[in-house]
Amino acid sequence: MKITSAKFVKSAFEEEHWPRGPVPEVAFMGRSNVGKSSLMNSLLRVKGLARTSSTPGRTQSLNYFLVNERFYFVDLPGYGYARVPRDVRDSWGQMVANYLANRNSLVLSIHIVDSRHEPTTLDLQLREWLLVNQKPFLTVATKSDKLSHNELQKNLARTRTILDAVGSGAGGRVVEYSSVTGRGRERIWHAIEEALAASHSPL
Ligand SMILES: Nc1nc2c(ncn2[C@@H]2O[C@H](COP(=O)(O)OP(=O)(O)OP(=O)(O)O)[C@@H](O)[C@H]2O)c(=O)[nH]1
Ligand SMILES: [Mg+2]
Repeated sequence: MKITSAKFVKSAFEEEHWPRGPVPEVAFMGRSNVGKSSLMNSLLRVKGLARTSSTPGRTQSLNYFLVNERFYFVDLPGYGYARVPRDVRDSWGQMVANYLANRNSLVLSIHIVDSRHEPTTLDLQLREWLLVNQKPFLTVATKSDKLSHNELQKNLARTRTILDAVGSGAGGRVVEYSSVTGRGRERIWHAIEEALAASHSPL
């Protein structure tokens, strides 16, 4: 996809702040520090649009970016950062569960996992919510540049096995990615374009 514009629109801390209107959205979710913001920046080929941080667990809002005046990228708060207080963790669960259950304009969820590590319990929980809500989703195993070819293939197979044990629904695929090299970029854009086309958006 040719990116003609990408801009930050708002941070939504509550449901009342979710944008109104028919604009379809693609949401990025995964544990703290997994590389959500980097993936968004890398897909859009802009540095620093979605803030990348070395302070995990800070963002507790849904951050909306309007792309090509046509669809939103939504950066969801990361989960699983141990030093986050319990009430913040609980509110993460409520916010994301509510978003997945009620956001009708959500056309694709991109669940990001770390290609180096086994999916966590919270990764499995998120996958379960995606399946229960019948949300189309794609799993992206990022930071693939940190592994050798053989290690990556081995880890991807392990990740697929663990995730498939939860269920695969319409979102069984695991795509490898690197925000450093951009490897996997075309496959992710292809999935996003398909989801936008399937949404029959009037825009
Ligand atoms: N080598 C490598 N590093 C990456 C990649 N993606 C992200 N990183 C690094 O991982 C760290 C976290 O990346 P972010 O994009 O901020 O992660 P995030 O999921 O948005 O983090 P939070 O918003 O804090 O939950 C940063 O230091 C990035 O530079 C990748 O594909 N390869
Ligand atoms: Mg981030």
